[in-house]
This record gives sequence, C-alpha cells and structure tokens, in this order.
Amino acid sequence: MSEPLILSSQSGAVRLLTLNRPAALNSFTSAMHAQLLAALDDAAGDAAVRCVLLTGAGRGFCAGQDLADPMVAPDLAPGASPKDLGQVITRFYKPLVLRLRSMPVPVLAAVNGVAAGAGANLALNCDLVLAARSASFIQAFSKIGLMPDTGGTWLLPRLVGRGRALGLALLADKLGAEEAERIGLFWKCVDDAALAGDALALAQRLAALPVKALVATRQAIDDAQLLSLEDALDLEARVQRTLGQAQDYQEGVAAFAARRAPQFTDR
Ligand code: T3D
Repeated sequence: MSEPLILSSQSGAVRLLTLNRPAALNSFTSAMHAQLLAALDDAAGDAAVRCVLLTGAGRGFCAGQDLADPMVAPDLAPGASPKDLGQVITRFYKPLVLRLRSMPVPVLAAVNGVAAGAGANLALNCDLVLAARSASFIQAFSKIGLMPDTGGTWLLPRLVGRGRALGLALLADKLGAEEAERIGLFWKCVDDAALAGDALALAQRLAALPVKALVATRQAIDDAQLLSLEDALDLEARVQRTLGQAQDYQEGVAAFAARRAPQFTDR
C-alpha cells in the first residue's frame, strides 16, 4: 500500500495531521487534497478531538499546488487547451478553506519550513500559527503568472494591511518567519528545535479551553469585518446569549468561585 499523504495521530484531545509528501515539499495533489479534507471531516466529527494541529513532514510545510500535477500543469502540445485553474480552486481549495474556517475546534498550524503559494495561505487560514524561526512564507503566485488564492486576497490585507499585502503578493519575495511575525502575519516564531514540542503544548492548552467559545470568537471576528459597529455589537449579544446558555459558562464561573481549574466539555 502507498504511504498516506496525510498522517493522522491523536495525543490526548489533539488531532495531529501531517502533510506527507516531503520529496515535493508537501505540495498539493488532488489525492492529498482529498485525504486532507477527509482527515479534517473526521476530526470535526469526533467528539474526542478538541484541537487540530497541522504540520508538514520533512523540511517544508507546504509548497502550494503541485505544479507537476497533470490537473494543472500546462500542456505544451500544439493546440492543447489550457487547464481550467478556476475549476481546481472551486473543486479543491475553496472547500479546503471553508472546511478549515468552519472547524468546530481551533486549528493550529506548526509551520516547520517553507510555506509557499497555497501552502502559505493554508497556514494563514488556521486560527493560530507557530513557525520555526528558519521557516519562510512566500506568496509565490506572481512568479508563475497567477494571483493569490486559497483565501489570500481576503486574508492578507486583514492580517497585514493593504500596503504590505500588495508588497507580498506582487513581489513574491521570501519572507522569513521572524519578519513575518513582526509585521503581524501570524502569532509567533519559536526556535526550530522547540517547534514540535511548543506546538503540541499550545494545542493541548487550546484543547483545554472552552472550544465552543473559541470557535464562536473566530467566527465573530471574521463576521465583524463586514459589519458596522452597531451590527457587530448586536452580533456579540446574539452569540454571547448562546454561549451564556451553554455548559462551559456555568463550569467556568463555578470553577472561578471554587478557585479550581475548569473542566470545559462543550464543543
Ligand atoms: O491549480 C492551480 O495552479 C491554481 C492554484 C494555485 C495554488 C498555488 O499554490 S500556486 C503556487 C505554487 N507553488 C509554487 O509556485 C512554489 C514552487 N516551489 C518553489 O518555489 C520552491 O520549491 C520553494 C521556494 C518552495 C522551496 O525552494 P527550495 O530551493 O528550498 O526547494 P526546491 O529544490 O525548489 O524543491 C525541493 C523539491 O520539491 C524539488 O523536487 P526535486 O528536484 O528534489 O525532485 C521541487 O521540484 C519540489 N517542489 C517544490 N515545490 C513544488 C515542487 N514540486 C511540485 N510542485 C511544487 N509546488
């Protein structure tokens, strides 16, 4: 049997998913897309999972679309029709981003090496990103005549502002992890040797938090970008009403009063 393209393992309440095509820097084929989506669906449907940790095997995190995949590689034969990349996005990248951003648990990316093209935006779609200090982020699209996808056009200006988003997207330069952290592209860099341990510890910490509230926070922060202040305040009232009726709120307040650690269970 061939090696799985997504490795999956469980550590307590954390589901660790590892992109596993290291010889091609974990770039996406249609088979890897299918396996990643299935692995995310499985984690979403498993009540024992309270956080997903996503990383890459080998020296890279993900180099984006596999450019040798016949699905996208231009056919150079005379008269051959061009590939429909719009379909590739609609069929693979859009469902992936929507799946990630609707996960019922927080998703943490541990970026262990280069993250390029759709691979960079895959990481940036996660709720938190830890990156090895030697890792790098490249909006590689313009180098091959494309524009950012996998949510890049939506995410980048929100993360770093229009000016930097355009700088990253137009020039497609390699951005080192320390500089990327400095400009606010993601949460934090750590020493290379500490990445795996620190990421698992952070994932376990997230899993012990009230994940239903964390997921509602992700959704409300995204939704609020498109709302007036008044509408955002109304949204906060609606979501807080729901959270206030959930078990975790009772548990959080009871634990505070009893000066003990809370045991959150909602998902
Ligand atoms: O469907 C569509 O096309 C639309 C959707 C697009 C989404 C996208 O992601 S478009 C952007 C695609 N990605 C890229 O353009 C990045 C291409 N890769 C690179 O620029 C470089 O590999 C890196 C900067 C990421 C890393 O450079 P380096 O020097 O550390 O490694 P390398 O030697 O270039 O790569 C190592 C191996 O991985 C190499 O294979 P080999 O020679 O050892 O057998 C290389 O060919 C392979 N590899 C790297 N990236 C890809 C890849 N193979 C296929 N597809 C890749 N994207």
